[in-house]
Amino acid sequence: MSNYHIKHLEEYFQIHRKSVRDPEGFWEEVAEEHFIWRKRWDKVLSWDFEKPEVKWFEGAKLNITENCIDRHLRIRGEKTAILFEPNDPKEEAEHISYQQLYERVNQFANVLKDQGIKKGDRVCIYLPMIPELAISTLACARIGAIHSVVFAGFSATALSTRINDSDCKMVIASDGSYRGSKTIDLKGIVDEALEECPGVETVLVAKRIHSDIEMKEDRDKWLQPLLDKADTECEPEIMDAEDPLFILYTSGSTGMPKGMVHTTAGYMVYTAYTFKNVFQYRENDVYWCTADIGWITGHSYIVYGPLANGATTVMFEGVPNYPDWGRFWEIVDKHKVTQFYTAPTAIRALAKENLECVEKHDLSSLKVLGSVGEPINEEAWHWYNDNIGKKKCPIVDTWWQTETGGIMISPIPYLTPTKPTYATFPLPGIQLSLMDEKGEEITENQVDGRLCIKFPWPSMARTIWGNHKRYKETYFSTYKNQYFTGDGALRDEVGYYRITGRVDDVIIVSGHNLGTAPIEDAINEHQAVAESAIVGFPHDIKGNALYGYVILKESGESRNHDNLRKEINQIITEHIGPIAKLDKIQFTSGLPKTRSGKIMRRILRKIACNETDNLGDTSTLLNPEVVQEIMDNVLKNLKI
Ligand code: 7RM
Repeated sequence: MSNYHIKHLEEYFQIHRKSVRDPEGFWEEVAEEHFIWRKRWDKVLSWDFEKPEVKWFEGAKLNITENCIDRHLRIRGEKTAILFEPNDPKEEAEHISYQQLYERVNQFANVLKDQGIKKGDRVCIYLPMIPELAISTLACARIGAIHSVVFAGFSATALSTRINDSDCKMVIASDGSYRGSKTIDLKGIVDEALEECPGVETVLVAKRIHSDIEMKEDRDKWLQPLLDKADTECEPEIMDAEDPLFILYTSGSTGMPKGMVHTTAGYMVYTAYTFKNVFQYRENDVYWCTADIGWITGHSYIVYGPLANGATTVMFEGVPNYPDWGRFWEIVDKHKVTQFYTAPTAIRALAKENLECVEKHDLSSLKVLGSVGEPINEEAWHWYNDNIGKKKCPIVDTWWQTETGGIMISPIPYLTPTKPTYATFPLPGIQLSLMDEKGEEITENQVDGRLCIKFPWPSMARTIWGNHKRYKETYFSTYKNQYFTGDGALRDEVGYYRITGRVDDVIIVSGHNLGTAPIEDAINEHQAVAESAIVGFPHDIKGNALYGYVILKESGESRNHDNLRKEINQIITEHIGPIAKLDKIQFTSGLPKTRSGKIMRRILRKIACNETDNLGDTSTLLNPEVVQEIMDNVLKNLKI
């Protein structure tokens, strides 16, 4: 029995039991089977959730790109590694073979070195979904530089905050990007961000839209001429198992985004293993994940996991509705995609459109459908199952986080019977627990609780960049000796898990995690605003949308409310990005607070969700008259 590729449900149970009984033996076997190690590990695992400190495969030496690229050259040199589908369907798709990927990554790595980037340096990558994005992350990994990819939909302020937090020396960007029928001036955003980033020495600029941009002397360099001159061989830097591979920022419920640090060996082993099993990937499959590489889903399941398995991974630059709502299905048909992985928010948007958009295309190549990012509601699940999978493709509802590095809970296609809205069982090696309000583990089924993980797994984030204390407080202090996910979950009678959503102040809008605090901070910068509070409310397509309660300063009270609403959304766009704009804004004279001064978001949430019949326990509420005012305003059907 090989651990690496699970083929029967009974085998899943056996393997899971084995992975709990002997986690080290289990992961050691996986690690031995499939990778190139320059030196074997001395110890599989050491851990302490109190400190917290976790190390996997200590003493091992490797380079992840050697495993994702070089290892495949002999047998898969001509095979397509990355299949790039451009925004414009009239532009030809690009098939980048493993051999070509090898050369392009090495050239890029040599350019980084020539520009003074060394092992351990941080490089910020701010690129649209073009091949250079995948290639530059791999080039960093090739030379041991730590990449920090920032999603190219983030604003200049969000970008500069992230660049400064991890002290990036270099930014890799493009002149601009295509997004459906629009173009976006990315370089302009970078220029604005860099006014606040004295540590950045070099900006490498890829040409994508051929716009006329300003190049700052000494700082900005066109990428292509440098690549053209660079050698196609670059010896991989030999890394320690626990050397950082990348930093990726995720929103917290308060304060600064958290720079989650992922390390090399454990991340590689876990993403490779889970990719293989969750998607039942076979040689010659064409796998497509629609996420952006700016998110963890793209890191783990567009780049590292698929390439570690020698897979063909599709990279799509565009959007689901350009030139029309049939684009996804056109691409599936055109490239004969076998595994398709997307987010519920996309499924809901697609389901709203005419079915003709789907039926025009031949989807018979599909074998497995995936969902990730937020709970998938029953209606969306059935639409996906009926119309895309034609009831023949298992849906893998995969639960995981930026912090977990890889998929934690998911059915294994063709083995685990699926159940709509349930992510089902933990993957091998994953030991979950549900905790009650008192901090005790719940052992029975058919209950809900807070989802925790009680044993380390190889791809867990090791720290928050520059702030280990916050790492400890956020994940390891709520429950003793448990990693706390921040999510609530329900366990059914057979042990299937259903994720019920965040239990903190993170709201998932169209699959993007948004902390309420940074949005409130942005709004509060408006000169007419005194205070604000953001909550989520259910939205047909986005899953959740944002509802803002805003208290105006006296000076703002006489101003036109519609104009204020526009200005507030403008400020949010500048500080965070358009994804964080508010759908509704209600002006109010106060916010419901507890006696200790905390905003009672629970009440605001109920009002936003139109669930005012029962506001729950209001005994600690200091100012009930404010709640009455807010509800009266809603009732008066004020335009909000
Ligand atoms: C992969 C990713 C993490 C948060 C997580 C959950 C929510 C993700 C599911 C889900 C229900 C799912 N990383 N979440 N997947 N909720 N079912 N299958 O999304 O760091 O960006 O977000 O997303 O709340 O804690 S993330």
